[in-house]
Amino acid sequence: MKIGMVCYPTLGGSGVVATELGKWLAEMGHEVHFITYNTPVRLGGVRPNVFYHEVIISDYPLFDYPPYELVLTSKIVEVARDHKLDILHVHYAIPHASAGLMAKKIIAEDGAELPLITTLHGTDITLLGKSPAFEPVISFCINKSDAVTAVSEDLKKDTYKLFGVNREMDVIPNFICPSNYDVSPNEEFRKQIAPKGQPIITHVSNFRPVKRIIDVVEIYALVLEEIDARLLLVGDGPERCAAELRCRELGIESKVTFLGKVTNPIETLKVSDLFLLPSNAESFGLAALEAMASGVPVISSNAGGIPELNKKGVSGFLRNVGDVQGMAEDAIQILESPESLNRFKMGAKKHSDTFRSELVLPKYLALYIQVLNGRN
Ligand code: GMT
Repeated sequence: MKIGMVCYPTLGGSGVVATELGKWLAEMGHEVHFITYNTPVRLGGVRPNVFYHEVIISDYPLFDYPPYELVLTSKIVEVARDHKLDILHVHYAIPHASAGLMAKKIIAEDGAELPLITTLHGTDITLLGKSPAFEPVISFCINKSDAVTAVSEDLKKDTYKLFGVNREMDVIPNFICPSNYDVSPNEEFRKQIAPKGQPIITHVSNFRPVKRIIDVVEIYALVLEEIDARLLLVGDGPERCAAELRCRELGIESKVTFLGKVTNPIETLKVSDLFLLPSNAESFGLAALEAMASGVPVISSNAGGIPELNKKGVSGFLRNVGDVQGMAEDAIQILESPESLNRFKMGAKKHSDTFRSELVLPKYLALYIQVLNGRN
């Protein structure tokens, strides 16, 4: 099968999911064409059956806003025609679903078919998509795609609630590729973060308000009153300065490392003992699944799709959004003895097995085949 894969090439979970899915399909012998504006960060080196087509937007003085969606649409059409794509799979509705739909219509003029699969990832529905600026287009694209998937039951439910959608949707959860976790922890790095072997509490995100970074800092400060732990913050974004300021106000800045963006967060998770994800909203929480697969228990909110992933008392604990005190108590309970920490580490690792790529990814392939066989 020849598959066009449209995604954001950045560190965000939707790009990671698209990239790992594309790599797996290529290993299965399918030809995968990534279409986006930069090489997807998780693509790694050259591999058989994988191709990348860059969407290049030229600067033109008339444009205050470069028309990325149009250029992307033309690139999809070009790749579909040149490589005879069988199917197009777009990740993140805005603007990929509408670009995909327009490309499909253009290809139809050639007398060819380009079935369109749209995967919804979260903020394309729960934050941006529902705003009047996007809603009519997103509703239309969801209704007109040949198949639509959501990464959690909760996201599917929200999509029905927020949009005028009455079509069938499949839930295919996010996944982990076990081989990505076959790496030994970097002991030198661990020592740099926690010189006396203190437990390391980690958070990985794009530091947007939805992630509640200040809660992360405050949970850690409460834990620190009981346990000499260290905080490792991975990523960057709009809330970073506020988080740095809060650390200084609390006088804990020497115990907190702001690492910035890294291309492979698994290396940071491998040296971690506990992961914090107190988000306001999270359709799935791929970062938490990556933590679990690294053997790191998760303290999270119970927002969105997180309860479909984090199992209370097994892989970690969940509390209401904003319950900083409760999350700190749960963190202390996990970290307070080596026995408890080991039990949760094993529980997290074992539970992450439910989301192994070999169990999840065939569902995408089965969906492609159904669509090609004429399912609407
Ligand atoms: O948070 C974002 O807007 C980024 C977005 C992305 O593209 O990575 O994250 C969403 O998709 C991830 C992959 O499916 C999910 O694991 C995240 O939970 C989801 N983020 C939110 O719902 C806030």
